[in-house]
This record gives sequence, structure tokens and C-alpha cells, in this order.
Amino acid sequence: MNKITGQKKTILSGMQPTNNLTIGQYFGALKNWVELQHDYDSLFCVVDQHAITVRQEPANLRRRSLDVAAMYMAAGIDPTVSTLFIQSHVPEHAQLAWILNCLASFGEVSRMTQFKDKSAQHADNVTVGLFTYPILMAADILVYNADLVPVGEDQRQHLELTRNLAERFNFHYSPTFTVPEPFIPKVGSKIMSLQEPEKKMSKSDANEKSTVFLTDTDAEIRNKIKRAVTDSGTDIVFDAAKRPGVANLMTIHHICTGRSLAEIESDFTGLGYGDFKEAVGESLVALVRPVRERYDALRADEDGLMNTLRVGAEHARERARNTLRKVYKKTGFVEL
Ligand code: AQP
Repeated sequence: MNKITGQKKTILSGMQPTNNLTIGQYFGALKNWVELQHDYDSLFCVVDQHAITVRQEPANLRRRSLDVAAMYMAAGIDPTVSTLFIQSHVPEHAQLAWILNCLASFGEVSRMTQFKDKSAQHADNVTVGLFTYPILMAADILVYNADLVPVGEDQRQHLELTRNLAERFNFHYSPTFTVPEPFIPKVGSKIMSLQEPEKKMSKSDANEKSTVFLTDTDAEIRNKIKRAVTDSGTDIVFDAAKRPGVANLMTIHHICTGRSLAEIESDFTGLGYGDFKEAVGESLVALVRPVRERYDALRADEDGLMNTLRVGAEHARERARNTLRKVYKKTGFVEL
């Protein structure tokens, strides 16, 4: 029970429509959303306003926002159970973000490691939006008084900032926001690139061989796994520090099959990387194929998708408006 609202606990999460979703997003976040949605009051959004922190082609952004919403449903998000919407349809997120911007210190936001990484990646276009993006993320979460935020490991630091901002507002004004907790899965919270296994798998990676997209065909998946970088060893042993490539493939196989890492080690004793990669490829194909097939059907019905998003946005707005009204009042803005 949430102490402030007195209701079922709330979860909120979102993904950026910067490209098709990968198995990283699926294992690190989406799969958990699907499992949690029945036990929590759940809101899932497509964070298109986050996506424009780096340059986007407008037609691609529009199309990908719908692609991502359809993929949420294909993975198992049920819009009759969860609230599914696009971030820019609920302007209260950006409105709350401004108030939080005025509470956050430059120093604490400067410490965000994702900003350091992304500003190096996009050195020709380091926008103020990229810098303050974690504040908008804090607003996404706090505007619904979310208790729990299911995310991958890379978002832990942003969640900590969100907690600090919630506590600061509650302290300076009066208790208003729920201080959210991260929900980070024990396995799958960081799926690594297939080509550079010391780096996380990322949907914007210029090298498509690094990434398995949920829209990839069976042949593409098998091929990418076959070409995944491993090491000069031969045995299948889990050692994330010394053999990150093999460890990553073992993690993927573990999530797809439910076999423990120890069972996988013993299943492949005496066999080489070739046999192992073939098995990983097949287990991944079996997991991705039904998701991709559902996605193709859902994405083909754009009117149906738009209706779902309209209903979701109306529901989300009503809730966000309530929080923002309280925040404006406590901040000292004149009510009309
Ligand atoms: N490789 C990953 N392993 C586990 N979890 C991951 N997540 C992302 N990549 C992995 C989790 O998925 C959620 C949505 O992330 P996002 O798409 O909003 O943004 P991101 O983390 O910036 O993902 P990318 O792929 O790196 O996107 P681009 O290339 O657009 O920047 C988050 O909960 C994240 O933890």
C-alpha cells in the first residue's frame, strides 16, 4: 500500500523511441513490466521527449514512437490492465520537470555518468536537454507518485537523483511525492554488446551486429549470435570479468531457457563455442519469434494502436494533472 495515496502500489517506466527495441530492453526492463503489471497499478510510456535529447529525424521519431508502443503490447503489456501512453501526450511531465530543474543543483546533475557517455558519443551536439534529461525522467516518475521503477542497471544513478529530488521537495514544502525505489532484475539487468562485450547492448549502436532487435528475423538472430565476439578459450564457463562475451551469451541462454548458469556449464562440457552459439541462437529465436509475430499484427492496425494510446493518455493526464495542481499550489503559483 502506498502511504500517500492509500492505494495499490504504482510502477512507472518508459523507453526511448530512438530505434527498434533490443533484447537488452526486453530482458532488462520490458519482461519485468509484463510480470509486474498484474500486481501493481502500472503506467508505461514511450518517452519521445527523451529521444529528442539527441537529434532525431521527425518522420522516424513519429513512426518509432508507434513501433515502440506496439512492441510493448507484443511483449505482453495489456493496455486494459496497464496505462500505456506516449510521454508528449501528457504535458504535465515537462511542466513538473521545470519545477524540479529549479530544485536540482548543477553539481549533482553533472555527476550523471550517462550524460558523460552520451555527450562523448554526440560531441557535435551536446544539448542542454541531454544534460537535464534525468530531471525530466524524475518528473515522469514523480508526477504519478510511482513507488517502484523497473529499469536496467544503467538507470540506477538517475533513480537516485529522482529520490533526492522527491525528498528535497517534500522537505522544502511538505510531503507530496512518494520516494520511489528502483526495481533492477538480478539477471539481465545489463545485456552486453555482441561485438564489444565490455559495453552494454544499445539500440543506437552503429554496428548492427552488436545488437539483437526484437524485430530481427530468425536468420538474422542466428547469424548475429554465431558472429558474437567471445575469446580464445574453448570451454563454456561463466566469468563476467575475464570472459565477458561468453558470460553474456550464457546470460541470454539462461533467460531464454530457464537453465541455471551451472546447468549450462555442465550441458556444454566437452563441447565447443560452435555448439554453444548454435544453442543460444535457437533459444533466442524461440523467444523472439512469437514477440515479433504479435508485433507485426499489432503494428499493422494503426487505428487500433492510436485508440489505445488515446485512452492511455487521457487516464495518465487525469492523474498527472492532480499531482501538478498540488505542486503548483505548494510552490506558490497563483491559482486561477
Ligand atoms: N543492454 C541493456 N541491458 C539491460 N537493460 C537495458 N536497458 C537498455 N539497454 C539495456 C533498459 O531498458 C530501458 C529502456 O531504455 P531506453 O531505451 O529508454 O534507453 P537506454 O537505456 O539509453 O537504451 P539504449 O539502447 O542505450 O538506447 P539509446 O541507444 O537510444 O541510448 C531502461 O530501463 C534501461 O535500463
